[in-house]
Amino acid sequence: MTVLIEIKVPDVGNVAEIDVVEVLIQAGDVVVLEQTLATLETDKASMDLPSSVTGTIQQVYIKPGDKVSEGTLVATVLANADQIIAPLAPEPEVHIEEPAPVKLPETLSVPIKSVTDVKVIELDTAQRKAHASPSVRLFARELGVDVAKIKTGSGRKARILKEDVKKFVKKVMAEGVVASGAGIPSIPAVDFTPYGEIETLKLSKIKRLTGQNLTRVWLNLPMVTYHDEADITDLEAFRTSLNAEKVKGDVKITGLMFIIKALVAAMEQFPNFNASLSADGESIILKKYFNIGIAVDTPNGLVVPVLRNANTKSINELALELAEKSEKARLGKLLPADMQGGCLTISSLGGIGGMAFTPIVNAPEVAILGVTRAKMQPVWNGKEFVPRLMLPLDLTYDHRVIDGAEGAKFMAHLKQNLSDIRRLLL
Ligand code: CAO
Repeated sequence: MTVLIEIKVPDVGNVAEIDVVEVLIQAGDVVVLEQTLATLETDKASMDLPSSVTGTIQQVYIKPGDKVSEGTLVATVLANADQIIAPLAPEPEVHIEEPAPVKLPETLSVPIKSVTDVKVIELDTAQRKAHASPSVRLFARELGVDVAKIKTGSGRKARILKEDVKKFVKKVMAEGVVASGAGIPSIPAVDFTPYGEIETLKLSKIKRLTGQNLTRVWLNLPMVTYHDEADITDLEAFRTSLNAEKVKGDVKITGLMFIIKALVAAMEQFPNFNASLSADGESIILKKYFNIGIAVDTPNGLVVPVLRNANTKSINELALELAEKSEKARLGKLLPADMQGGCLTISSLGGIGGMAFTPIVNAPEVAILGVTRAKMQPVWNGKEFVPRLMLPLDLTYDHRVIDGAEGAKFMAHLKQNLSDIRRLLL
């Protein structure tokens, strides 16, 4: 037999005005015994109001912001007669009050001997006061969220609601990389307006994503950058003569194409550079293909198109492909597939200038080659100083995969091939 049950606010200890903070049901909802119907709050505590029956909500009589007291009708529920038991008392929430601040005497009578005498005690988040109902706490626990980490809620008196838990999870997911930074404190927000006029511009999506990725890599990889110079005097003479043969409309050959070729040759010789570390850090995955990523500067930020199978392509083919892909990149027309599957990245600032820099590895790759501007320099040949065109190279590698000596040998091989590109035929 079906009966209509009235659920009322039970005795909560002679409190006249109880605030309704949250109502979690609506007409038509099926509720089960002990399911939280609403969250109530007095000056002293907050509590979840549980259902005393299993059934279907017929009508809800309260809304957030209402003031209720013992006996106020909360909802009517259609239930089977055999389901009915005595009304359940609300589940009270225990508030953990923040400890009173410790007042320091204005003058310390005991001199501090050294910095090591000072002990900073960080309150465990669980000890801090979190203003949330048991149902919200349960919801947060199910998602693995510590409610104490949600600083303020959007409910009355900054109470934490389910929506706040959801927002917190979304924020943590969005900032995943930064939040996983081994508890590194974030940079505090600063109001710059007292110092002068400011303008706030939104970062482009590429910049935001690149920033997250770079932060993740910076925090996860122990990186070393090794600097050296390659003598590209002969290479440059050859390159200039090649370009002189080009007719209008042909794609120009820049030094970068030879760097790609020399890099691939060095990767063939040192397979650890054409590898990735497995996610558990237990194995090295060696790649038998040679896809080179090229960092391209665009108005919206840095993107890295990938030249696939660079080992099988000629200098002219590479030049044509890079011209096409960098143009697409600058127009924002690269597809995700154009930027996937890279083995090692080159970041060339040579067209702009520079002497050296420390590029960040494009993980899961294990190394990146930075290039800055070649410069004519006096080089001692054993008898005299001769003018040579020297190309600065910066090799950053993941030290978990590549040892220092291996990095230096890789660079030596690369330099040798760039100094005498006939070696690339061997
Ligand atoms: N030394 C001296 N001159 C160099 C040079 C070097 N290392 N590298 C390039 N040049 C010269 C080129 O020969 C060319 O000269 P001409 O105009 O006289 O022919 C000029 O500089 C411009 O070259 P380029 O930059 O157009 O061509 P590229 O093949 O060297 O590079 C690309 C292509 C796409 C890599 C480059 O345009 C680019 O976007 N670079 C920026 C990458 C970047 O932002 N990296 C930073 C990542 S970390 O934040």
